[in-house]
Amino acid sequence: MGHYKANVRDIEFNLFEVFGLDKLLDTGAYGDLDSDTVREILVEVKRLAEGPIAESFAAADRDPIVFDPATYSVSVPEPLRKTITAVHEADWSRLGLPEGMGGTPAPAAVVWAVQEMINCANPAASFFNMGPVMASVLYNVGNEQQKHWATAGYERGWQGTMVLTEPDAGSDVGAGRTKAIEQPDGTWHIEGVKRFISGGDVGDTAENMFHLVLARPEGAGPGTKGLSLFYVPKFLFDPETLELGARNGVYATNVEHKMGLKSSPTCELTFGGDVPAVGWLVGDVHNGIAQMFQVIENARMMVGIKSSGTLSTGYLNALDYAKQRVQGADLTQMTDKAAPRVPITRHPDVRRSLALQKAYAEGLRAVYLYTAAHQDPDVAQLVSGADAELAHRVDDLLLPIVKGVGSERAYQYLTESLQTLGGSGYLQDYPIEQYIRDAKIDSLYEGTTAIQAQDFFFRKIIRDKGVAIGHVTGQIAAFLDTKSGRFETERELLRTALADVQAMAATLTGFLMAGQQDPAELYKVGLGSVRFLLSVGDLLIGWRLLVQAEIASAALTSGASAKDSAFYTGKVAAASFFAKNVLPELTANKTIIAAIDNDIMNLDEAAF
Ligand code: ST9
Ligand code: FAD
Repeated sequence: MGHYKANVRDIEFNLFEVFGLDKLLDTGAYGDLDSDTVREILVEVKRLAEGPIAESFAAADRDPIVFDPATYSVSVPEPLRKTITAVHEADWSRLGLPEGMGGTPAPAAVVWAVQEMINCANPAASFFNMGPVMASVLYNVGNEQQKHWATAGYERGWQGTMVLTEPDAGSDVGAGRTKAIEQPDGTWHIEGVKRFISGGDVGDTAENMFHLVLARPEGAGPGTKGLSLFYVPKFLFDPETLELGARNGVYATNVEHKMGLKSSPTCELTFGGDVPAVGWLVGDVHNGIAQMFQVIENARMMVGIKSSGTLSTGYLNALDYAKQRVQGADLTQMTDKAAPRVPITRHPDVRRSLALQKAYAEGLRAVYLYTAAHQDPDVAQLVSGADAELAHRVDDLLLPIVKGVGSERAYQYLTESLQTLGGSGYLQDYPIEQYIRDAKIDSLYEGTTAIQAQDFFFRKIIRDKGVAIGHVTGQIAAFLDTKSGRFETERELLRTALADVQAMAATLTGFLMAGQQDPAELYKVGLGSVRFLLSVGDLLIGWRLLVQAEIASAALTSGASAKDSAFYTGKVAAASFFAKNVLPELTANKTIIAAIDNDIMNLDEAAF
C-alpha cells in the first residue's frame, strides 16, 4: 500500500447525496456520462492515484530531477518518468476539456474531484502535465490557427506553462519588464528573464512545449494593462502539421532548489539572446492580463484543491497510525500504573486533533466542490438556484477562499497530522513531513494569501457590490430557517458565526469608506483582510459540514449499512465538533477587526 489515501466515499457523498448530481447526469445532460459511469471513473482514478501515480512520490523527492546547464535541459529519473507516463496514458485530462478539442463534457465538480486524486497522489509529477489546461485556455482565447495548435498540440502531448513572474515582478505582475518586439511577418520577438516558472522544461517527457508569456509590447503602457499574452513554443513547428522545426530561443537557464516539490521543474526562463524567442500574440488582441486570468483561475482552483486533498491524505495516514499505535493508559486510569495500555485514539487530545483534521479536510473539500458546482450553470441551478450570471459571480467570489483558505488551513492542520505520529511523524519513513514540505508552496504561488484576501474583499465583495456574497449568505440564512429538529446548538453557533462575519464585512467596508477622507484608514482593511478571509472560510466550512450532517443524520434515521453508518456518524460528529470548537472563534475575530488601529503602521521600521 502506497502513501496516498483517496476518499472516494466522501467525494461521492458530496456529488450525489449533497448535490444530487445524478438528477442531471441520468437525464443525459452530459451525454453518456451518467452517475454510474462517474462512480466507476472515481474508483478507477483512485486505483491509478494510489498505485502508479503515488509510487514515485518519495523517490521523486529523494532523487529529484537534474538540471544540466550545458544543454539547458532537465532529466527525469526513471521512477518519476513511469508516473508521468501513467498519467499521460490514462488520459483523464480529456474529462472536461472543450469538446472541440476532443474533450468529454463533464460537470466541473467531477473534473476537479478527479484532479484532486491525480494531483495529490504525487504533486511534483503534476507539473509535467500542465499542457491540457494551458491548451484549453489557448483554445478559448486564441485565433483559429491557435485553436488548431491547441487541439493538435494536445493530441501530441505537448506540455505548457504560465509565465508571469520576474525577479522584480512577483505579486506585482504589472512591474514586468519582459519586452515584445513586433516583426514584419506578424510574429513577435520576446526578450527578458522570467523566474520561478513551473514546468519550465519537462526534458524529454514531451516532444514539445509552449509557454503562455506575459510581455510588454514596445510602446505599451505601464502596469498589468500594458501586458500582452504570447504563445512561445520550445521548438518551432509547421503551423499545419505541427511537425517540429528548429529550436526556438527560449531556454531554461536555471532550476530552483526548493523546500518541497523537488521534482517539479521550477525554472528561470530566458527569452531571446543569440536565437530570438519567437512568439505569437494570443487571439490577435492586446488583452494579456484578462486572458492570463483564465489560466490563473484554473491554477488557483487547482492549488486550493491540491492543499485540501493533501490534508485529506495526511489525516487518513494519521488516523491509520493512531488506531495502531499503543501508548499510555486511558486518562481515567492515569494513576493506575498497571492499567492496560491503549491505542492513542483513546486519548482526548489525539481525538481533538483528529476531529479537527477530519473537519477541515472534509470541510475544505465540501467548499471546493460547492465552488465547482457554480462553474456549470445547470449544476449551480440545482445546488443553489443561482442563474448562469450569478453562478459565475459566486465561483469568482469563492476562488480566493478555495485557494487562500485551503492552502493556509491545510498547512496548519498537516502539522497536526504529523503531530499525531509523534516522533515518527518527523521521519521520512512516513509521508507527512513531505506533505508539509510539498504543501507550503500553496500559500505562496498563484498569489500569496495576502493577495487572495485583498482580491476577496476589494474585487469579489466591494466591486461585485455584494451580489455574490449576498447570495451565499442568503443560502446560509435559508438553511438556518429550515426547521429540522436536529443540531439546535450547532445551528445557533452557525447563526452567530454568520452575524459575526457580516459584522466584520461591515467594519472593513467602514474603513474603506473612511479612506475617502483619510487614506490611512485603508491600511485597516489591509490589516484585517487575511483574518476576514479565514473567518469567511470557517463560516463556509461550518455551514457545508452542517448541511452534510443533516443529510447524514437523515440517512442514519432511515437505516444505513454498517459501513455507511460509520461514515454518516462521522459526518455528524465532524460538523458538531467544528461548530462547537471553531465557529465561536469568529466572535473574537469580529472584536479584533472592530478594534483595528494603525499603531503598527505608524511604527518606525527600526522598532521592529
Ligand atoms: C504561478 C503558478 O504562481 C504556480 C503553479 C500553478 C500550478 C498550475 C496549475 C494549472 C493546472 C494544471 C494542472 C496540473 C498541475 C497541478 C499542480 C498542482 C498545483 N479574476 O486589480 P487590478 C485582471 S503563476 C479575474 O487592477 P493590478 C482583470 O483583467 C504566477 N481577473 O490588478 C483586471 O482588469 P479589470 C501567479 C482579474 O493592480 C486586471 O487583472 N501570479 C482578477 O494591475 C487588473 O486588475 C499571481 O497570481 C481576478 N481575481 O495587478 C500574481 N484580478 O479590473 C498575484 C485581476 O478591468 N498577484 N484581474 O477587470 C495578483 O493577483 C495581483 O492582485 C495583480 C495586481 C497582479 C492582479
Ligand atoms: P513578493 O511579491 O515579493 O511577496 C513577498 C511578501 O510580501 C509576501 O508575503 C506577500 O504576501 C507580500 N506582499 C507583496 N505585495 C503585497 C501587497 N500588495 N499587499 C500585501 N502583501 C504583499 N510564477 C509564474 O509566473 N509561473 C509559474 O509557473 C510559477 N510557479 C512557481 C513555482 C514555485 C515553486 C514558486 C516558489 C513560485 C512560482 N511562481 C510562478 C511565482 C509565484 O507566483 C510568486 O512567487 C508569487 O506570486 C509571489 O511573488 P514573490 O515571490 O515575488 O513575492
